[in-house]
Amino acid sequence: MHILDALQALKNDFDEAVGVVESVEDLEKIRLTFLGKKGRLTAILRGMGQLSAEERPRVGQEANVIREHLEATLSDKKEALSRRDLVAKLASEKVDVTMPGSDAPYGNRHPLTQVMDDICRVFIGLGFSVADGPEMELDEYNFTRLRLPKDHPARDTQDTFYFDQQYLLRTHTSPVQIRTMEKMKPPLRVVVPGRVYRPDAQDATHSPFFHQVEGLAVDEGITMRDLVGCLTLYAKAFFGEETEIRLRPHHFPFTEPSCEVDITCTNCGGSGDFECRTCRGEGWVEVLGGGMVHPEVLSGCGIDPDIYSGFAFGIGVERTAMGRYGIKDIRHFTDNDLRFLRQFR
Ligand code: 2U9
Repeated sequence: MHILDALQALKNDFDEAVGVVESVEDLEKIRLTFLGKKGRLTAILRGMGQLSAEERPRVGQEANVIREHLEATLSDKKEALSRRDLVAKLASEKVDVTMPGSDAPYGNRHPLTQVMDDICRVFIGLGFSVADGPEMELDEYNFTRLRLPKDHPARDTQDTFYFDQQYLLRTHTSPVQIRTMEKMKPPLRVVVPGRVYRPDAQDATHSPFFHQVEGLAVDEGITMRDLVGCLTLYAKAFFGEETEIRLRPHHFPFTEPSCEVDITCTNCGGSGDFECRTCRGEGWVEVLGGGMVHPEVLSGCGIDPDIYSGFAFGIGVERTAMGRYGIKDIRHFTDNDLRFLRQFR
């Protein structure tokens, strides 16, 4: 076959192949087949040597025209295929931003967390800070510094979890106030929410661990009047504006005088209705304890009781939550039953 016929046949074959190519990868194979170093055009042009001197320039020119046609066609086709691929890719990755999001189900704080937060919030509003401390505590801070001597019944193993002679699981959050008074000088006001541990068999109203919020205010000239004022504000904020409090004399080693504090019954409003299942006709419900910090507790922390005085109180969180929500069994708080927990959204 004459070289010109071979070139024409190559061009026809090329145009036919490019006319049906479907991908950039297949187009590259066509390029290699026709224009590669081992391609058909190279093979044909090897025959240029056999041509006569007057034929060679014309055939060479024709060969260049065909080479330019192949290169231009390949370039246009590659551009078209690449654009088609891009359009397809963008279409496949299109996100309809107007579609509603997939709803992540909302959780909610545990009811005890909500009650602890609500209690703390009242005192934070009165200028108290929140303090934290270790649950694994020294008996020095949990007992001795609170005037609970070595032979005090609260230290018995049936009332305390011990790790060893020195370390235990704190039975109240009071050690944190001791640690606070060691670090800060008066005036100070702290509330201490947290978990405490006592080896009580678990039943509807007892648990080997529970939660407290204790409070402490130390300054010059603090009196029981300040304690009554703060606790009245707390009771009204937490249980309702019409709530009143009353103090009954009590004894705690770490406070003198000490008191237990009742509020007017949230169910019967203190009417003393004998049918009332919350206060059994008493009209009052005990909610917390408190008193003036014992001077020896202050001096044990390097605070001069002749200059400073302070009040302290302790609130049981489970007891408060059970009263607020009418929960009869403390074990609901730890059963992890979503049917119970979801009621507190
Ligand atoms: C320091 C000094 C005094 C904390 C106090 C109570 C009274 C009290 C109970 C309430 C319910 C424990 O959770 S409960 O069972 N607590 O009645 N707590 S005074 O007095 C302190 C604390 C720290 C340095």
